[in-house]
Amino acid sequence: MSNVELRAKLSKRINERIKNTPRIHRAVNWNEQIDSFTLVFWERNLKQMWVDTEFIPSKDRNVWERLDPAIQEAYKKVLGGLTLLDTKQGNLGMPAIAEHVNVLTRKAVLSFMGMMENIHAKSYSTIFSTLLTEVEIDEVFQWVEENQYLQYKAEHVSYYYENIVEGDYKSLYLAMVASVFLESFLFYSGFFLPLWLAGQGKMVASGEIINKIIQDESIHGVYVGLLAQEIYNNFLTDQEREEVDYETNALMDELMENEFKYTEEIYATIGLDHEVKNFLYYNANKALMNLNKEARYEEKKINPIVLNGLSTESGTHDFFSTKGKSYQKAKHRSLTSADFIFPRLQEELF
Ligand code: MN3
Ligand code: MN3
Repeated sequence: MSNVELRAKLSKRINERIKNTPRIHRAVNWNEQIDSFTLVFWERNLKQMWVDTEFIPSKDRNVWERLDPAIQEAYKKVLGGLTLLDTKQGNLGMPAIAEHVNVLTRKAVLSFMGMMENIHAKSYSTIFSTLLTEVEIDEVFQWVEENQYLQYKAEHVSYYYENIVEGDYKSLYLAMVASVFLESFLFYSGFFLPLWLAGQGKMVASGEIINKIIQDESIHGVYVGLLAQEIYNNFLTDQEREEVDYETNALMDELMENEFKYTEEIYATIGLDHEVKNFLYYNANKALMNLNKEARYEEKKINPIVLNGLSTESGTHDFFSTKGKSYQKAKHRSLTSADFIFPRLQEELF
């Protein structure tokens, strides 16, 4: 078939589609208020926006060279693991959810978040390139591909992202659950070590990057959690709610078991595995809270150095208790800190 014929055939097909299945293509209208929070998250994202090249991890080089080799090894691995999760979230998770969310302003917020995931993923490479040789960097990425626990979590989360069925709220809800678990729980076995080191004045420049990432992940988990709650409350039947609740808990249990094994592999040699496990419980409960679910795990004492790193340097971790100053403006009315108390926001939503 010639180019002319091919083109004629295509034109005919498009015109037939216009005639047979007419549809309206809509432009995003930010002046139409859909909910009380999407614009706030957009602005919050913009305010927090950063790029890896603003930071100078080469300042850590001297400290790096004096670190215990076992800690160096663990540090490389946790950053490799974090790179995998951010790659997944940026290239698959956020785009898949954005594609299936209907509201255009929400798609925009999710796309922005997806872009930040790619900045996160790149920032680990920025740290690697200042600390490691090319051969060492290749070894880290090879390790990521071969580590069964990392592959397990990537596969589990990907399953939900890749199986969203158009028009099926249950599958979209579960993809959002997987996303919140990734954002608010799965990252934290990796974040523990950089927080622990930076809290002791080590690897501080790289720690600043990690803190920026933690701030972003915090609002991502809350935002996708709110979208998930909206589906749960408005679009699922009682039967479907029961099914997704069961699946949510089962997925959390499976991921927790896997995180424990991952944690033992990375942290046992440096004696931090038990403390990381306590941290996992704490963050798993936060992830469930973002979905408006009950805490599932009994929390034990978190290493104070790590907890301090979370609360002072990345103050948004506990999003709902953050007061005032960062959230100033909504399009149609002023927001107050009371808007960011969880039950209030929910009432407005539904
Ligand atoms: Mn990220
Ligand atoms: Mn994220």
